[in-house]
Amino acid sequence: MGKGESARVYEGQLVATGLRFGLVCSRFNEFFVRKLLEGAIDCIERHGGDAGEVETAWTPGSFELPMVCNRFAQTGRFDAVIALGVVIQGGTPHAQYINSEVAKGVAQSAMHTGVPVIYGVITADTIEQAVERSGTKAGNRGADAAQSAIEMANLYKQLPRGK
Ligand code: INI
Repeated sequence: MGKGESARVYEGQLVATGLRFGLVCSRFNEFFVRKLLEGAIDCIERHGGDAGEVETAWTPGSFELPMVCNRFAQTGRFDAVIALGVVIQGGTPHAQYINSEVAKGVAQSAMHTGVPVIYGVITADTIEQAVERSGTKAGNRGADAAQSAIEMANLYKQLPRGK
């Protein structure tokens, strides 16, 4: 075997045909989160997925995203779950506490359920940064998250299973 080669390589394809996704959206900063949701569904459809197979749940804020992601993932109905939210820094450390819990909680829900749970949360210092990441000059974080979800869903189908 040549340098850098291995016996087997597992990679997820960017094909969403036949895949089912659960999208969990935060109502806080809903103006931006709706743009992320649109970006995510558009990405799923552009990769051959069916928006009719997508289920969406809304939480009060980003802090609650992991709880609902976990419930969605536990159903076994979804090939991947995506958390969509926007946390904008204010004059107090409030946003930092939310951010650390959301990132940790999303990761834990993926680990506990065995379903890929994707982090599609914008953490912005300013409203301008949120605008840039929800469909303008820095892209659409929801579409990016959906692409990761498609890749991870396909990767999980390929990976060997533990005992
Ligand atoms: N939730 C957000 O999704 N984004 C924010 O910017 C935000 N800020 O700044 O307060 C926010 N707060 C609400 C929080 O997520 C919970 O819903 C709330 O604390 C109740 O648990």
